[in-house]
Amino acid sequence: MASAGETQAAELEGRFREGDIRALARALTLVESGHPLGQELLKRLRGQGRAKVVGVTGSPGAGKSTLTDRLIVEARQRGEKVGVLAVDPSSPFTGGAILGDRIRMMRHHQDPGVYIRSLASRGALGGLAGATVAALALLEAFGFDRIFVETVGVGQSEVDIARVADTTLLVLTPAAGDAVQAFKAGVMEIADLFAVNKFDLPGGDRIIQELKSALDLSPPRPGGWRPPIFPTVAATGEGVEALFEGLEAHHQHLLGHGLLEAHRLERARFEVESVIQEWGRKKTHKAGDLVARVARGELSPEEAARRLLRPEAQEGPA
Ligand SMILES: Nc1nc2c(ncn2[C@@H]2O[C@H](COP(=O)(O)OP(=O)(O)O)[C@@H](O)[C@H]2O)c(=O)[nH]1
Ligand SMILES: [Mg+2]
Repeated sequence: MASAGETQAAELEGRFREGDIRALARALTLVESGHPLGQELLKRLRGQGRAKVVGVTGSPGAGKSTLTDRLIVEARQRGEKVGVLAVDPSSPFTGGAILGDRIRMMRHHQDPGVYIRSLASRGALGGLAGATVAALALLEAFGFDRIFVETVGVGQSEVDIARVADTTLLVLTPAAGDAVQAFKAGVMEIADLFAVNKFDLPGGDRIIQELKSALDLSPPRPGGWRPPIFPTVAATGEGVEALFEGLEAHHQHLLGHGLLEAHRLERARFEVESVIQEWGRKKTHKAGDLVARVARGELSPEEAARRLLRPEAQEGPA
């Protein structure tokens, strides 16, 4: 006898495979909320389909959503089915920025070849949540050809997105400080392409020069890829076609150098790490006594961690 959960999962899986967009929406909700049914569905659907996954990151207000909206148009003109995950961990409560993302991409609402989903989840270390990557797996299984993942470039999330996406696009603007922002904390290393958006504003040429100089000094990329820089005005669409061709060129580079598989492995590694982190966080939260003993100096953090992860092995290395 199949359990009620299995029956429900099978029913949802059936509709999902038929291309029912409501089944996709429901599956995403289940996965994001950590519902066991979501896990069951993921198990059944994961690994199907193959999308070009593009991470779009950059400071709040750089124009990521507006640019993504334009890139969707380019993808649609080429007959691609497009999924978008708009992740905004910076506003988990108000949802204000997410609402903005929605509005900027609203015109695709009537297009059945485009699906846009906002997620507010935050990972254990403030980065991308494991649930976001699970959502990505669902979109891929649904059969989208290209998936854009918009993440606000704060803290850990931009480093995470580079591990999860095949291609990472960093969106900068001529605004003072944006280049400085890009050059610190290893952000230069994670971008496969740069867009200098709001090129209608003064200072665009200067930032391109600064980027070029910085790139000349940065270490070579796998397969000898040199990250190109694209001036764009997302507000009008200027430069977006060239940027899209750049995304495509990077994908071809990954294909040609056998690098796509490495990206997939890295994404899976990220997911497993996310699960371990989440377990660790939950366990530690419940282990007040053990934590207090660490605070009193009676136990080292390593010993405490070992006991948490292997309660049966009280002493000695795991
Ligand atoms: N002047 C100018 N404004 C832009 C351009 N692209 C986006 N914007 C505006 O910048 C603001 C933030 O854009 P948004 O796409 O929401 O940025 P995000 O936070 O990075 O997603 C909005 O008011 C956009 O209309 C551009 O190329 N030039
Ligand atoms: Mg946005």
